Amino acid sequence: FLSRPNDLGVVAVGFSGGQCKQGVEAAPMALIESGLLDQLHEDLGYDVHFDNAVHNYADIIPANDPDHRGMKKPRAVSAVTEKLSQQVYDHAKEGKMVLTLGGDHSIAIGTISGTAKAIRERLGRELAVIWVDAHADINLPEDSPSGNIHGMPVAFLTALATEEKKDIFGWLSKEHLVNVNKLVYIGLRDVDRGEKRILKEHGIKAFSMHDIDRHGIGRVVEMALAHVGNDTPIHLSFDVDALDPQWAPSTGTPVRGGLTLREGDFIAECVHQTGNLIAMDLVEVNPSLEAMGANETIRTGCSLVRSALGDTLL
Ligand code: 5AB
Ligand code: MN
Ligand code: MN
Ligand code: MN
Repeated sequence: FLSRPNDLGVVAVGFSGGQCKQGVEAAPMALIESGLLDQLHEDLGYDVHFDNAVHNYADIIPANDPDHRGMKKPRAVSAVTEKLSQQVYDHAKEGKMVLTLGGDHSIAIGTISGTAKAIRERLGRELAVIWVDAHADINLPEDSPSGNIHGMPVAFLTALATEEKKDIFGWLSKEHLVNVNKLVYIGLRDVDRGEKRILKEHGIKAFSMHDIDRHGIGRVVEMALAHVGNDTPIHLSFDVDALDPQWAPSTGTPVRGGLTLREGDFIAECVHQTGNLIAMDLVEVNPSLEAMGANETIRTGCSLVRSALGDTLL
């Protein structure tokens, strides 16, 4: 699906407004300073197209942003994701692979809407999304226990949540959206009551940690990819909190009982091996949230990205 498979567009998103903890905006710089983009170029052979900027979108974030339908900072998240959608679209429409470094997971409203639109225009195809996360991030605004939009991106991307107001995600249109039957989760273990109802009602494919314990990661990834189908472009949205806090302690909403580093890398490697990956997000790394330093989590993030982009295969 990539007309320029060696070209990698990178977008660094220093945005934390989809949740309440400072620090996640520093992740892109921390990942890049640890050498991630150099490795992608030198070890994996990508031509890296990067504007050498960590975007904070300060110029488009409105000063006045009261809660709406319980959502916190709705206009800020909407403005940032609308702009990001265009940035990702610009890379993807040229047939490049796109890597987005977040930022909190609200930014997936921008990245996935951008690739979904580009893939429709370039190939006339629907996008599949593999969402690797401890959480389902599919809360409707009214059902969210926190009001944090990083727990809602999938609801907006599938139009389960909609909003008329142009400046609060009303810019999302049909070409940006993803079909619920093209969505698959891996790693879930902290799903809110309203989210469980939505997953059940819409028959959304989800592999929890329980499923991984039961079948093993190999079989689970096989089933997830079978659901996607072997001829469908894939956007991999990877929340680092899918991993156990042992491997990714520096994240805003850690949940014990998660994936090992190898299980996370294995998922990414298998997605790479399909040859159908067109974009990846790495989100929710928060370098300021670990007294012992965030090195472990940054190393983990780098490893996941390298695996998805083709490292470690003999
Ligand atoms: B993350 C929670 N479901 O909605 C909510 O880290 C947590 O992007 C959301 O997966 C976690 O606030 C969002 C309780
Ligand atoms: Mn999460
Ligand atoms: Mn998430
Ligand atoms: Mn989180």
